[in-house]
Amino acid sequence: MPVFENGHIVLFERYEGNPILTAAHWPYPVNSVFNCGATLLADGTTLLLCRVEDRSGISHLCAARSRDGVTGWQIDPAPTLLPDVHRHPEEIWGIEDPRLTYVPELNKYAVVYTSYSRGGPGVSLALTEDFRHFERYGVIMPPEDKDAALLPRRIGAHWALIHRPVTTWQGAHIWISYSPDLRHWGSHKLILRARQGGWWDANKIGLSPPPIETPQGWLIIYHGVRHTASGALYRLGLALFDRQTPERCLRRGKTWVFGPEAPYERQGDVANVVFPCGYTLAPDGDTLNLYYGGADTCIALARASVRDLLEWLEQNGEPEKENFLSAGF
Ligand code: BMA
Repeated sequence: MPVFENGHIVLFERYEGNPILTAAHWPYPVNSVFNCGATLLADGTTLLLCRVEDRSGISHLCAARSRDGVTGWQIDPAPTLLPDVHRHPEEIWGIEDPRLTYVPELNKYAVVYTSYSRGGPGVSLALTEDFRHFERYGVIMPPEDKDAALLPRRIGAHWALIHRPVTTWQGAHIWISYSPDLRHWGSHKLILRARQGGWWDANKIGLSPPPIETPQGWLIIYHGVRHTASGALYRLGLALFDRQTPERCLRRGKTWVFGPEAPYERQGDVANVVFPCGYTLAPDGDTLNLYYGGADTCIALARASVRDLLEWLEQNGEPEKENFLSAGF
């Protein structure tokens, strides 16, 4: 059952031993470890694919594995996936913020990450079976685009990717695109808009971890950014999308459900940021382990009940007023 604190419902509970991973845990010199993708391997091991920034300022990805998803992390002794600038010049300024999706049809994990190119951040894809060997597909969405994840199965005949292109138009919004082969993408549609003015998610929004499939639909945890006089505030909100037609938003929460409060979220290289890129589901099928970057410096864990999140959306969410299906964008 959800807990009440200071007059609001607490849907996510921070792990008392946070942060769970910091630069101090790393087997080689780094500046910071944050924004990690997450998945459960076949044997139940939790794998986090962490964004690691070295002291050049460039990021790479490194895997950390744990039996219980909380303690005893075995960190790869060297970077797991480095920018490959020779074959992929779009990775010149690093690779960041991976989202992991296990794809049963391929029996592989899709790693969708930000490639930081001279033209700005774009979306890149790699497939892997073991997080040791990677098959790179290169850029699948050109700059400026990021915060992308693949749905685990085809919708009809097509793969679906949720992502966040940026235009000079007001706000940065969430889109969906489809592909027959993971290489060629089209049928682009805007599915969730940044709100305007004083809203907590007025200035930018983006998908946080990959969508969570539930009988009620695809549950999405997204980050909303508000620019303030003392910098940006990154908080999390909830939305639910139709299971068969994931471009259809069924409900969207009005308020944020998780935001920077703890010292490791308030202070760091970038203050006031909670930034999850991954989750795992506990064997009970309900407990969500959300892994998130704190202040672009460390990795922390918060837990929630999927049932509670859906119930909260049912009570506090609203259907989106504009019909993006017919309006296009
Ligand atoms: C976003 C991304 C994240 C980062 C966040 C806060 O645009 O670059 O990697 O955590 O900003 O700095």
